[in-house]
Parts: sequence; C-alpha cells; structure tokens
Amino acid sequence: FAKYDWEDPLNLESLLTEDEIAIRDTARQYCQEQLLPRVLDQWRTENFDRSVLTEMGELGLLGPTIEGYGCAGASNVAYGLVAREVERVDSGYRSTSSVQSSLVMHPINEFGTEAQKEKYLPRLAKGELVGAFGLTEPNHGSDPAGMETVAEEVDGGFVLNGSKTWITNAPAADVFVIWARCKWDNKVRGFILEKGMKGLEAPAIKNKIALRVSLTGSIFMDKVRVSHDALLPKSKGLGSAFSCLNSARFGISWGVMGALEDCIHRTRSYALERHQFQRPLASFQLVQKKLVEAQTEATLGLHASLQVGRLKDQGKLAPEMISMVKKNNCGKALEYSRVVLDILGGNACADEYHVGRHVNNLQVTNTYEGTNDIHGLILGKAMTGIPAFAN
Ligand code: TGC
Ligand code: FAD
Repeated sequence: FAKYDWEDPLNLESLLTEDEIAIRDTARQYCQEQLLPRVLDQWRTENFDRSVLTEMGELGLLGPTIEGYGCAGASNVAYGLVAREVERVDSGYRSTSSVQSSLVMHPINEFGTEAQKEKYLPRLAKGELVGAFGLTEPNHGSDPAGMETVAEEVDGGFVLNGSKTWITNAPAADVFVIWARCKWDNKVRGFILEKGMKGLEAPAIKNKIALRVSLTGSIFMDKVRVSHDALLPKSKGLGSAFSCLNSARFGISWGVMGALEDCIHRTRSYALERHQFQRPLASFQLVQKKLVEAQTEATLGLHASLQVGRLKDQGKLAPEMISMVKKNNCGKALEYSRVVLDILGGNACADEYHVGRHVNNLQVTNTYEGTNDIHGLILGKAMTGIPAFAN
C-alpha cells in the first residue's frame, strides 16, 4: 500500500503538472511569508494594503490564465491553486486578486477591443492599476436582470446613470467594469469607467465584520459621460457578465477549500497540544471526528474543483458544473470551519487563532458570486427544466 497522507488524502499532487506545482509553490511561499505576517494587523485596522496587488503582479499571479499582455498564460487549474494559497491566509486577499483577474482583466480580454486590451491589461497584470466590477445594485443582488443602471447614447459617446453596491476594490479602483442596461436596445453591456470621471464616486463601506482586509464600496454614477471607446463592444446581454462570474466562481471554489484547510491545520495542532482530563484534545473521539469530517470535505471539494478545472481547460465546461462546486465548496467550508472552531474552546474568540476570522469571511464567500441557494436553483433548473427564480 501507499502511505496515507492526511494532508493530501487522495494524492491531488499526483494530478498536477510541473508548471502548476511551480506556480502553486510560488504563491504558497509568497502568501505564507509576505501575507500571513500582515493579516492580523490589517484585519484589526480594516486597512486595505494596495501593495498586495503590485506584489502579486510581480509574481505573475494576476490574470494568470490570459495569453499575452504580460500575463502568464497558465491553466485554469493553476489559477485555482493560486486562489487556494491566497485564501489559506484570508478570503479578503483572494477577493482583491480574483476581482482583478476574473472580473476586470477577463472581461476586457474577452469583450474588449485590441486598443482596450493594450491600454489596460499589462498595467492591471502588474498591479499598477486596481480594477472593480460593478454588477450588484442596492435593489438587485440575486436578480441582476432587474438592474436600474442605464447607458444612453449621446453625441460622441454615452452617459451612465445609476448605482452599484457591495463592490470589491471600488474605493481604490482606477478602472471600473460597469454593467448597464442600454437604452437603445434594452440589452446589458459592459463599460470601462476610470477614476476621476465627472459624476463618478466610489465611497467605502466601513465597519464590515468580514473581509476586512479587502476594500468594499458603493459606486454612484450621476450623468457620467464616456466616449464610445469605453464600451466593451463584444459584450452583449447579461450572459457576458455571467461569463466573468464563471471564472471568479471557479476560483472561489478552490479558495474556500484553502481557508478550510487552514482551519483544519490550526485546530489539529491546537488539539494535539492542549490537554484536558490529562489527555490531549486530539485523543478524544469527538474531536477526531470533527477533524476527519472537515478534512474529508476539503479533499472531496478540491478534487471536484480539479475536475471542473480540467474540463474548463479542455473547453468541455458547462456553467452548472461551476455552480455545483461553488455551492458545495462554499457551503462545506462555512459549515466545517465552524465545526472545527469549537475545538479552540474559549480561544475561538481570539483573533490570533485565525479560525474565527475565516468563519466570518466564509459567510460572505457563501453569499457573493451567487448565494448558496441561488446556485441550488441554477442546478435545480438544470435538473427539472423549471426555473424556480423566474416569474
Ligand atoms: P438567465 O435567463 O438564466 O440568463 C441570462 C443569460 O445569461 C446566460 N447565462 C450564462 N452565460 C454564461 N455563464 C453563465 N454562468 C450563465 N448563466 C446564465 C443565459 O444563457 C442567458 O443567455 P441568453 O443568450 O439566453 O440571454 O438569467 P436570469 O436573470 O433568469 O438569471 C437568474 C440567475 C439566478 C441564474 C442569475 O441572475 C444569477 O446568477 N444571480 C446571481 C447574481 C450573482 O452571482 N452576482 C454576483 C455579483 S459579482 C460578485 O459577487 C463579485 S464578489 C467578488 C469577490 O470579492 O471575490
Ligand atoms: P438578495 O438577492 O437580497 O438575497 C437575500 C437572500 O434571499 C439570500 O439568502 C438569497 O439566497 C435569497 N434569495 C434571493 N432570491 C431568491 C430566490 N429566488 N429563491 C430563494 N431565495 C432567494 N457584487 C458585485 O457586483 N461586485 C463585487 O465586487 C461584489 N463584491 C462583494 C463583496 C462583499 C464583501 C459582499 C458582501 C458582496 C459583494 N457583491 C459584489 C455583492 C454580492 O454578489 C451580492 O451580495 C449577492 O449576489 C447577493 O445579493 P444581495 O446581497 O442583494 O442579496
């Protein structure tokens, strides 16, 4: 028999290419050596560290699946492995970087002109520019089809009016990919707005109880006038916005497994060291059960995401596959991080044990990019043919 490795029970390592392992190791070293030492202070002070993006840019971790424009052209699996390493430290750092990669660079690469790609992608890849993605609105979260933000064609360009809320990176963003309903044909399209445009404001939403190391804000657009070259010309319909979500949701499915793994590692070490009733906590059957069930879910989730990544790389992806791993992995990460948190007893309350911070973050990851229930309904529609969310 092979030796059982509790940290990699089904030998995920053997299924990765040399390139993927190299990218993963670069990300792991950076995250453990550079991000982990800063996370508690940034969490406590709710302080967004702009340099995280430039550091990730230097390592080629931004927009890594894009070919050209200074990007690495790596596999989707490599992208997932990076998300796992970043989120092992904090979901907020993964949020900052996955919005940049999947929700800003991806739509520009997919729906933009050559000039737009040349203008934005190399600087976004280096982290010189910060990007934000505005889809959610105060009155439309799960149902973005009802969006109220509109774009009107005027002489020389367009005018945008509306507001977005809960937008990652917005207060620091230089580049905004904004989704708006176009008055001339009622279709949703993407537009690139830039910081400093007249009528554009992006105030921060402060005092969050999760994702405190990433910035979140609103976006207000009051007659923001842009030229024709702000339109992402190949975006047509809400499906274009959803296609960006496919990439981000896939990354999140890996990321949350990294956060859960961190919770497992920390609580296992604690259980081995802490004694009650003259025995280590790890010797109690109930504690072992908690650790084993959490590790089982992390392992199954990672292997499912690996399979989805391989299919994505081969062009054999159905979006519902991503809904399945996004829903499952976010739900299980939230549930089992909470289960192992119990092992810390009263110390669960102390932020230096890190697990409570992950639990708070994982509530949000289970909500954004489509809530757990919404992904259930997407899958329910695929199974029954009946859309439960539609009128
Ligand atoms: P529906 O009729 O289902 O679809 C409209 C059009 O879109 C197409 N489509 C997709 N295309 C590509 N990929 C997908 N995943 C797609 N899903 C749908 C669909 O084929 C259709 O195309 P066409 O040509 O027929 O028009 O639209 P609906 O309005 O009924 O949708 C319902 C629902 C619930 C599925 C959808 O609205 C939904 O997914 N809601 C959740 C909203 C959401 O995920 N928001 C995320 C905001 S961004 C964010 O949270 C970033 S957090 C980032 C971070 O910090 O890490
Ligand atoms: P609602 O849609 O109001 O849902 C509330 C509850 O009702 C949920 O439990 C939901 O599952 C349930 N519900 C809704 N409809 C149905 C239904 N038909 N059947 C059953 N249950 C239903 N958005 C962006 O565009 N860009 C970003 O960068 C971004 N970053 C974010 C960062 C953070 C920290 C947070 C918290 C959110 C972010 N979001 C972003 C917004 C996020 O995508 C939305 O919060 C999410 O899609 C849910 O929308 P909502 O908050 O309006 O909740």
